[in-house]
Parts: sequence; C-alpha cells; structure tokens
Amino acid sequence: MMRKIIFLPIVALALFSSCKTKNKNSTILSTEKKWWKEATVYQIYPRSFKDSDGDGVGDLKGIISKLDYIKSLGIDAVWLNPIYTSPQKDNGYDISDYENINPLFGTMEDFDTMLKGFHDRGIKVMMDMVLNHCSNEHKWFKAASQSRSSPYYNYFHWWPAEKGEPPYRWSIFDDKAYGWEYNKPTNSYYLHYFADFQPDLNWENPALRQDIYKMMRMWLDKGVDGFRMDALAFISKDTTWPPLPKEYNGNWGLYYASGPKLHDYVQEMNREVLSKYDVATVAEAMGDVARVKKFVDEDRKELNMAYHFEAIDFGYLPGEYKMPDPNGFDLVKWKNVYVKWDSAFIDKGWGTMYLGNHDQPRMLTRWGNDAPEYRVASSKMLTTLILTMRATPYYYFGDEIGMSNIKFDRVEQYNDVELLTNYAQVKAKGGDLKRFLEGMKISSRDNGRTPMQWDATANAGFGSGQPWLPVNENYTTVNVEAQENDTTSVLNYFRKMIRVRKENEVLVYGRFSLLDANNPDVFAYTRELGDQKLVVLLNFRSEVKKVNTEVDLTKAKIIISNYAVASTDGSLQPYEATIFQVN
Ligand code: TEU
Repeated sequence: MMRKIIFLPIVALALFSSCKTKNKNSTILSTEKKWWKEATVYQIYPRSFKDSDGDGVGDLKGIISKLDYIKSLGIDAVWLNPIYTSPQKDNGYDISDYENINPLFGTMEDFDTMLKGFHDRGIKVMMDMVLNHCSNEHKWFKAASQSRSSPYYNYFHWWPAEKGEPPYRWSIFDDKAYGWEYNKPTNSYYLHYFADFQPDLNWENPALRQDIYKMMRMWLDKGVDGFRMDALAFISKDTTWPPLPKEYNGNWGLYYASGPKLHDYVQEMNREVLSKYDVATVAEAMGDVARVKKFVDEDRKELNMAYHFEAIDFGYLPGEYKMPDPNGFDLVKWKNVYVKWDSAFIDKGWGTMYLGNHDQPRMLTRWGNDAPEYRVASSKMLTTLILTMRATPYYYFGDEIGMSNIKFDRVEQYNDVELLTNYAQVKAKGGDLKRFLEGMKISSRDNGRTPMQWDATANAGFGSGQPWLPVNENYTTVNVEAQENDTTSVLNYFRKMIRVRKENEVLVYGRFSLLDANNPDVFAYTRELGDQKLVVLLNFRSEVKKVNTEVDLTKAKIIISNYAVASTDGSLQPYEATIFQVN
C-alpha cells in the first residue's frame, strides 16, 4: 500500500510556513521550516550496537531492546547503516538483496517490529541506500557475469577485452588501486570504484533505474521515513571513458563525481519516488560547494541535505591515505571550512553537521582529547559544536558516552576492507608500514566501529558472544550504566544539549557568524534569529585560552556550560564549552 503524503492542514502549515529573518547585517535568511531541519539524527551502526543472540554481531532485536534508551536521548530520527542481505565484506555496503534483511541482523518481521517501536516513540527511521554499486553476489551480477547476452549484463559497466586494456580508473578499496576487474566468462572487465566485490551499477540503463525505484518504493511503503544515500555522487559515469586529464591528480571527487547525467538521475528519482512521500534524504556528496549545492537547491527538486567531506578530511598530510599531520590541525582554517559551507546554504538548500560516523575514527580522539583527564570536557565540547551549527546534526552512537579510538597495534587486528587494501598498497610500494599503522591509530574506520559500551560486565554488555571487533578496554569506566545517573556525565550533557537545541529555534535557523576568527585555539560564533542572539564559545585546547567576543559576558545568561562555573572574563578553561544568551 502506498503511503502517500496526506497532509493534515496543520501539518502542512508547519511544513510550509516560511520564516524570513532579517539580521542586523540585512542579509535575508530564507528558511522554509521542515522537520528534518529541526531533527537531530542519531546514527546506529547495527553490527556494533547490541547483540541479542550471542553471535558477536549486533542485530535488530538488539536495537529493539534499546529503544527506550534511544528515546531517552531526545533524538528525533535514526539512520541505520545497511541491514540488507549481504556477504558483509564491506559490512553491508555490498548488498546482494536490497529487499530483504540479512539473517545476521534478523528477519523482516524483526524489522517491522523495530520500525513500529521507533514510530511508537515518535522517532523517524532513515535507511542507508547504496545505489552506486551492489555485491558481486547479487543475482543481477551473477547473471551478468555469465554471459554478454544476459538481460542483466547492462546493469553494470563493462569494457570488452578485445578492445585491450580499459582506460585507467582508480578504486578506493583495491590492493592495486585499480578500478577494473577482468571477468573470464564474458571476456570483459567490470568497473568497481570501491572493492572488486562491489561492481558499479549502470545507471545509463533505464531498466536498472526502474528496478532501483521499485525497491525504494517498497521500503517507503513500509513506512521508512528517509534515506541516507551512499556515494550518490558517483552514480553517473562518462561512458565514453575518456582518459583522465593531467590535472586529475587523484581528485576523484572532482573528476568522477557529478558525471554528466548525475542530476538527471536524481531528478528522475525525485519524480518517480521521493516526491510521492514525506521523506528526508541526505546524500554523500563529494565535490566542491557548487557541485554539492546542486543536490539540495529546492528549485532543482532533488534531495534535502548533503554532507560534504571538507571538514572531516581535514588535517591529513596531502597525497597520503588518512595520515594525520603530526602538527595537528589548523583550527583557523578548519573554522573557515565551516564558514564556507554555512554560506553555501544561506539562501538555498540545507547542510549537515557531523564529527564522526562509521567511516571515521571516534570524534573524541580525532577532534578532542581522549586522555582520561580531558575525555569528559572535550566530548561535551564537541557535542556542543555538533548541536549548535546551522545544519542538521548527525550524531554517531557511542559519542554520547565519550567512546574513543581503540588504536590497534597490528594489521591483523583490523577488519576494515579500506584499511586492509590501503595497507596492501603501502606494502607493495615498499612504504613505511610502521608509520602507516601509527597513523591509523588516529584515523582508521574500525576505531569508530567497536561495540557499544553499555555497562562494565563482560563484553561491555554488548552481547554474550565474542564481539566481531574487540571492545575498547576503557569500557569498565566508559559505559552507559556508569553515566546514566551521573548528572555531570557526557551522556546527560548530550541529553541536555538536545533540549537546548529544541528550546532555542535560533540554533536551528539562526544566522551563523564567526567571532574572533583568527583565534588559533577557540572556535567562537554567534547564532542570531529575530531578537535572540547566542554566543557559543569552544576551547579546543587543554590549556586556559583567551577569546575576544567584543561582548560583556558578565551580564549574559548562561544557557549551558560543560563547567560547573563558566568563564565570563574572556578566558576559557581547558576544552570549555559555554553558550551565552546576550540579549
Ligand atoms: O563511503 C563512501 C566513501 O566515499 C568512502 O570513501 C568514505 O568516505 C571513506 O570510507 C572514508 O574513509 C560509503 C560508506 O559510508 C562506506 O562505509 C562504504 O565502505 C563505501 O561507501 C562503499 O559502499
């Protein structure tokens, strides 16, 4: 049954009422109110959240058992990483059946129970949609790879071997960084921008597109509230396969993203699927401001939100895979990245804010300070940043208790295909593997994938079986149970910060302006809407630092602070985060 949008007048009013805000610098912020702009999205990586059956892998029944906990956070929506049938070689981003649940996670009945459980609690559910590629075990690829005359052959991109070697394309998850794989039965190469077990889907083919739309409608008809669209920028390819230009220089975001028909496809998807439902959509959108904006400019009728990579990929050495700069990251430049992306969506579109997800290390280790004495203050400080930007916050599970990187020493401890293939590349080039592994302690994806730390019992209460990735050994002190009744805990600060965002519309729609822009240690800004003005001060250092706000804070009202006594004298305590209301 189609769950078409039936707008009750009152809902329609709320959804379409427009708030035009004139600020003192007289620019007009035109902001159409939407539930997904006001929502805080909590990301659940199902493998690592809660294991109900003792097989060491988190599952849907595990999530169901934690619905009340999730509700207690005050979040509005969840985004679930892929739970579809999959060989799990890239933990579900290699889908072999888009219309079923992987038995590892449960059954469709479990899914329905979980969805209802979220909806009963007023929480929306966003599913991950992997539309650039599927698994080589998908029935489409199995048939396609048998014969060129298979009706599914053109569901993929092929280069016939009689034409010689295909033109070079890069692959992010390949031992040889080579994006074509030879397939004997068809005597042709198939394209894979990701791992060789993730063949790219051929969106040129209308039959493929129709199958995809049908599948998306199936999930929406079930009542799903939105999609996070994986690697969407890559779905269109220039199928004349031109050689890469000299200026390419490894920048696939610029040269592979936004293929010539990308936006035709997204607009078609909008017409055929998305426009028929009240859903939230967010794309992984690689590229510069102009490219990313195209996805979310309302007039173009594509998607709602996009997330860029400029702030999250910041502070790595150029030309190397996620190698952190030993000098740390330049806060002044980082702040300017946020200014740039905020202004990208001033009049049109809407952005996202995140500091961690399943492709990232723990935000505490990467952007804060995971030393025991700074864990609490810097986790709260980063939480404050995420929840005070003019963008929809995406908050990664476990960050609400201040989980940190596990920092494996040996390559054998890793599970992640991205790490393992990049390790193989460094090894093949005779590179410095020790240095590589040191860097990965800060940046690798598995750091963000260790099991949720529920309590101080065995396996941190994640489940009775040996977890698929080890539990961080700090679980005996860093866990939900220990923080539940502690009013000063990171967990309770997160809940409080969510309430602060909900109670202050200015934090959603208000203008964002940087303060003390050249301050190398403090991220300071104002948010303004109508007559309300908030000042947000965030100290990114483990020492007391000065900030110049040009406002007398001694008379300002303190909305929230991560210190019992907030500083009002133009200094900030280590990792202090304080929000003031100044009028
Ligand atoms: O990631 C897409 C992507 O571009 C990755 O390169 C990501 O930015 C990188 O891993 C960061 O180090 C998506 C998913 O989020 C990721 O988990 C999948 O592995 C990938 O697609 C393939 O589906």
